[in-house]
Amino acid sequence: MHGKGNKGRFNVALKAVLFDLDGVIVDTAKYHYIAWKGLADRLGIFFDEAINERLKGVSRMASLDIILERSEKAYSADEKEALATEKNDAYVVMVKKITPAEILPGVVNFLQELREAGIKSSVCSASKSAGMIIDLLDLNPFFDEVLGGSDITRPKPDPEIFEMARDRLGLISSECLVVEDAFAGIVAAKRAGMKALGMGEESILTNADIVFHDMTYFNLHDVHLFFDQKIALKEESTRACLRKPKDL
Ligand code: B16
Ligand code: MG
Repeated sequence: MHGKGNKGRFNVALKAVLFDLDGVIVDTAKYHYIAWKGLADRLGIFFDEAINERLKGVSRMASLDIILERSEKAYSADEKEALATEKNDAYVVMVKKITPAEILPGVVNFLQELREAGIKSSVCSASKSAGMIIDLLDLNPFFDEVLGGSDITRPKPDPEIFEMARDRLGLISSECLVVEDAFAGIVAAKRAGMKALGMGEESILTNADIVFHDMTYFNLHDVHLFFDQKIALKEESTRACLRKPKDL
């Protein structure tokens, strides 16, 4: 068994799921990449998909700082602000065309299950465009709260956004489950005292309590098993089992 034991802990019911946006509900990373690549090319700075991986879940200005690591020129705060605006303008042109067809597999089914079970849900994204994207995806009816980069002062890995969602929902941390695709997001969830379910690669999300590749076979029954610690966390056979479709 490789689980994190629950000795000395009593089980609290799952009352809310706090969702990251990019990489969990929709893949906006591809649009971020195109927009950052355009800016980097214009500035003559090397930028590729591997560097782009480091930008996932990271705030806009922190992303710019990562790109400028390879710049020979130093930029003032005002210049950096203008560069971030230039990138965002290009990003917003693309993201305004997003449709519900781009919602990642399994997301709507899971959100419906949460609604039917009376479990609350919130978006907790670093993106200042989170509200617009949720509107364009027609997902507003599924969320009690939609929090984005404009709502907070301290980006992930600071726990502020998850704590804000928890407080607005009137809950305590142990009643909340975070679903995140970024290492920094899992750190934030843990600092908020919440269980964290990783979406992506286990080799990257080493700090998550459990990792799913995607939400294709995701369902509330399995999430309850995990949340209530009725299955061992981080046990290969159990995860493999959870990934199989129910009807196989
Ligand atoms: P914006 P998430 C994050 O979204 C993206 O993963 C990250 O690449 C981006 O820099 C950040 O939002 C800020 O986005 O420039 O639109 O404010 O994963 O936290 O939903
Ligand atoms: Mg993300």
